[in-house]
Amino acid sequence: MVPKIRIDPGVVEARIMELARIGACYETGVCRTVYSPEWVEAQAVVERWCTEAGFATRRDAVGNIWGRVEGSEGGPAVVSGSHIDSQLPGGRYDGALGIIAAITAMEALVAQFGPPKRPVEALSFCEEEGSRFQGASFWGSRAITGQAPEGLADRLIDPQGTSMADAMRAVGLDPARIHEARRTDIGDFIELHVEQGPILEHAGYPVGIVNVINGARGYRVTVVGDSNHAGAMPMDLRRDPLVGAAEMVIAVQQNAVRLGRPAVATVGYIHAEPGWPAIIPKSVTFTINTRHNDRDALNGMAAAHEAAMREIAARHGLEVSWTGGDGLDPCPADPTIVALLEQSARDQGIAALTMPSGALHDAQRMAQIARMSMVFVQSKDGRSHTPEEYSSIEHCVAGIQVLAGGLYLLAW
Ligand code: HGY
Ligand code: MN
Ligand code: MN
Repeated sequence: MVPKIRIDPGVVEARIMELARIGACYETGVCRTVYSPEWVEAQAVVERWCTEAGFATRRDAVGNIWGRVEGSEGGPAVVSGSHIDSQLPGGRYDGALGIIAAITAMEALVAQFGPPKRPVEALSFCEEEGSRFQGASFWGSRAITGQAPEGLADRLIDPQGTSMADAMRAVGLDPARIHEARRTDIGDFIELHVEQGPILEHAGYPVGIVNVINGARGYRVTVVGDSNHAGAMPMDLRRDPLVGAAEMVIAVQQNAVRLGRPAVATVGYIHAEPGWPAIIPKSVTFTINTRHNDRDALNGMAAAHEAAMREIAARHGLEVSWTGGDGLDPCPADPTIVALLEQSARDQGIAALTMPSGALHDAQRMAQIARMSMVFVQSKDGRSHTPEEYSSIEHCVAGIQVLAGGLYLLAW
């Protein structure tokens, strides 16, 4: 039986606002990319919270912050946390709430029940969003799980031309030591996160418990045609790559619509060259981000995107090519951890819906080295990756109680 765990809403709100001020942008947004001055300041705040809570606090080789409470019986650690970086712009909750939740839950558990039997750690991942270095998503959890190979930090370049390796040096980290961030002694990992979608709000639940995380496939597509005069070239003689790309965008969208939930497909970026009103473009580049929580369905949808792009290009006499087509596979949560979180919610009288995660998370990397699940907090209007992102303090506290109950069952 999980006793009701007392979480102070005032502390949760104060912490959300303290982090929200660091890198604040667009009124209620947050712009905080990895290894930026805002990132340094935010990780310092997390470090201070952990130290003030009495946790043994350290920064690892890639800048993840860890706050640890030793367990009287030892054993593999129980870890909870999320990422400190944001989209550009992101909201106040994506990532940040999971760090605040872990620290606040651990503090409450120690205050209410004394030291744990197993070691418990709060974790602030240095990077998840890929918002500064394209291709760097999950940098923190990749390093922890041994998937940040030597030399990668030199190859990742931000839009200003700075390499990940130089950005690390600028904040006092040595890229030659990335491998030291690897952990092999973590038993369980639970990430609390805002849902970022409308499912909980529509179903009337404050909290969700994640049983599977979507997999994704990403593409960068280039369509090439003939650049020419927008007035002198008759329509029937054109090879216009933007018209082909437009048809491809619709085809990709329709592939996901046809499959139905939880299939999704997004073209979030498109660029025409040279990109002037009186010039038929020479080439168009766009991205596809497509997701599903079933591997066969995901691969089938990706194959359908590829077939549609080939067919449309051939019909318009265009050339099409792409890079990518890969990404993380769907990741089931550990049934034992899901059951513990369900018990935590039940025992504390909190209504929780067991559900899949549409967004990707560090948790799916951590699942490669630990038993994993996640706690979701209802997102208002399902908004996320925007400054409008919002979750009520009441719902945040309910989520933290469910997380704390899960940690209690695992470690106390
Ligand atoms: O895109 C994602 O799902 C993650 O939030 N970056
Ligand atoms: Mn995000
Ligand atoms: Mn996130």
